[in-house]
Amino acid sequence: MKSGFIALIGQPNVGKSSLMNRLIGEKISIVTPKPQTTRDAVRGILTTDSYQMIFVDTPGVLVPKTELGKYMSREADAAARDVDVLVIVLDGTRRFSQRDYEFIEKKLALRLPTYVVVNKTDEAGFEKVYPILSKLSPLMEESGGRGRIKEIIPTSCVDGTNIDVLRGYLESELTDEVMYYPDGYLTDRSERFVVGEIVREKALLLLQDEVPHGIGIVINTFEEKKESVYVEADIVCEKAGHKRIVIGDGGSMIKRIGESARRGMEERLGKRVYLKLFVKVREGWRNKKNYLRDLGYEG
Ligand SMILES: Nc1nc2c(ncn2[C@@H]2O[C@H](COP(=O)(O)OP(=O)(O)OP(=O)(O)O)[C@@H](O)[C@H]2O)c(=O)[nH]1
Ligand SMILES: [Mg+2]
Repeated sequence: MKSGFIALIGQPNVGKSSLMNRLIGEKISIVTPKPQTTRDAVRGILTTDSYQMIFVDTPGVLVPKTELGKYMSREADAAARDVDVLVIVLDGTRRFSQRDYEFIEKKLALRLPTYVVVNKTDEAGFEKVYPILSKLSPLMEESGGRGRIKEIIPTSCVDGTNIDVLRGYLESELTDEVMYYPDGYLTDRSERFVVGEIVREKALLLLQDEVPHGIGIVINTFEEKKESVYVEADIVCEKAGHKRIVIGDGGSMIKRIGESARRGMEERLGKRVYLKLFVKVREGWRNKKNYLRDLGYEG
């Protein structure tokens, strides 16, 4: 039995969370078309007869503009430090930038086994992926004391291209001989955290512009019974105007978020869910330490 920790890192929206879900074959992390969906490092665990892979999904890296952004950036950095393998994810539909190059160089200096994934090949096609591969090729060689990329793998989380190939490479990097988690564990995160993420995912999907980015979730009640779960949650927004939008005309928006989140929770927990949502305002919470702590963004 071999095991190891594998961090998935890269820019926002490239498909890190989608990739983790696809590698494990279960929906662990939330995924939306909006950048900066993931805010915390989340472990996803894949256990088979011969190995245990512990993936660490991380927030997309950006220059932080708020205290929340700083927290996300620390989460991403810390996650990439304490692992055995790095998977740097790029978006194949986007042009490869100097910033991408520098980011990879910096990570190669850590001298961990490092793989680069060029994701979204289904949408990008060969003509967009090929120039990225050629720009990456100098990084396949060691230079200036830094390590080198071990392999570059074009993938698609939509049609599954090369997911098995990537998993195979990662298996070859596992060296620990411990089971870190018992069989059947899919994540290190509590069900409370998971249901909060599901509410946030639906809010991100249904709300527009800057409103969804200013949303945080507090789970006030999580009561599990034999066949059902009762959840009470606050949707916290950062302005009174946002609260009106989250509630919607005659409560139409909050109702949609609630129904969609309840279905998502039932799927995930395999139980009937009763969900009650409240909307609160915490003025400018993304820049206030005490509010951030209340919302679980601490450390
Ligand atoms: N066409 C296509 N879309 C993809 C693929 N992988 C992910 N996506 C889409 O890209 C968007 C972002 O995916 P995420 O998995 O949330 O990306 P992320 O890197 O975790 O983003 P952050 O958490 O914001 O850093 C979503 O709309 C996904 O459905 C892919 O292989 N092909
Ligand atoms: Mg993500």
